[in-house]
Amino acid sequence: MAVINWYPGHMTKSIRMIEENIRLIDVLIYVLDARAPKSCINPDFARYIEKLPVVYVLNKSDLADDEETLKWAKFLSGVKSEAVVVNSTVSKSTASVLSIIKKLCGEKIRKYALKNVRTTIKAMVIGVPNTGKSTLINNLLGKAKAVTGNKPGVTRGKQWFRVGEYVEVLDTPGTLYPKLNDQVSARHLAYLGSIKDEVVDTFELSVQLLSELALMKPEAVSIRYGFSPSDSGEKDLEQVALSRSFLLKGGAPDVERASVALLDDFRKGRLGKITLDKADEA
Ligand SMILES: Nc1nc2c(ncn2[C@@H]2O[C@H](COP(=O)(O)OP(=O)(O)OP(=O)(O)O)[C@@H](O)[C@H]2O)c(=O)[nH]1
Ligand SMILES: [Mg+2]
Repeated sequence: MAVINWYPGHMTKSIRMIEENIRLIDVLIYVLDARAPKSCINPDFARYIEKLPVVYVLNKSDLADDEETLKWAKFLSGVKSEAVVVNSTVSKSTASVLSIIKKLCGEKIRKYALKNVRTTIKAMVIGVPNTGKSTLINNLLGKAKAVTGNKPGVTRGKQWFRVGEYVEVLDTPGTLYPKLNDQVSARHLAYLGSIKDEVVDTFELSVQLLSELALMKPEAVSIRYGFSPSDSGEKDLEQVALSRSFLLKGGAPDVERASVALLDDFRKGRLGKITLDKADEA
């Protein structure tokens, strides 16, 4: 399959903005898509993780396998980090993020409290595109102030929000990294909609997704489309087209249309709760 890569100019700019603001930051809110946490980890952010406490948000947990999500939460929690399982589309479901921030930044809060000075904890939300960073901020705010959207690259520029008594949060645009060396992760990001559909071959991507589902969770395919997946993703995509009655003029299966429908089904959870990256393999 063709190499997947997406690093437009606005991401270079966003990384520069993150770099310029990082010295102000007390804690990172690292938003990962619970369906593929490993693929959402940007190696370029390793240098920030080393220095700052991190709240890992396993977001979109409503679309991921619950057992796997718990394993990931355990894996990502450590001395300076803690993971929370969240569905940002359900109101008030992100309160745990604030309590963990308070815990991780407890020392600073206590230090200022001793001097009777009210401090502000500054948090920065980071993550690959479309993981729900702005939706999470709106959830923390209790109102829709940050712009969100069902495609990657919605947030541009920087925006600070005051959430709670003494926490300020900086929303940042989703960023990838110049070279997606791990093409398995690149594919997973593309399935999730973190890579712009226009820069990937949707047909090839769907064939790959069907091949992965055949190994990982064949029942997801059989329940939705009524056939058992084979060892050929291409043949399976034809089956998807037939099951949806997507036919070309001569009666041949319209695989292009089927590939768009398949990706949409996966992204919206119509194939069930599926986790692509396994915690045991991390
Ligand atoms: N099912 C589900 N959908 C979510 C969740 N959080 C966000 N979304 C949806 O995911 C899409 C992307 O959300 P955004 O908040 O715009 O994502 P973002 O990370 O800010 O995206 P960029 O600014 O493009 O990097 C929107 O359609 C949201 O409604 C969640 O927990 N569950
Ligand atoms: Mg955003």
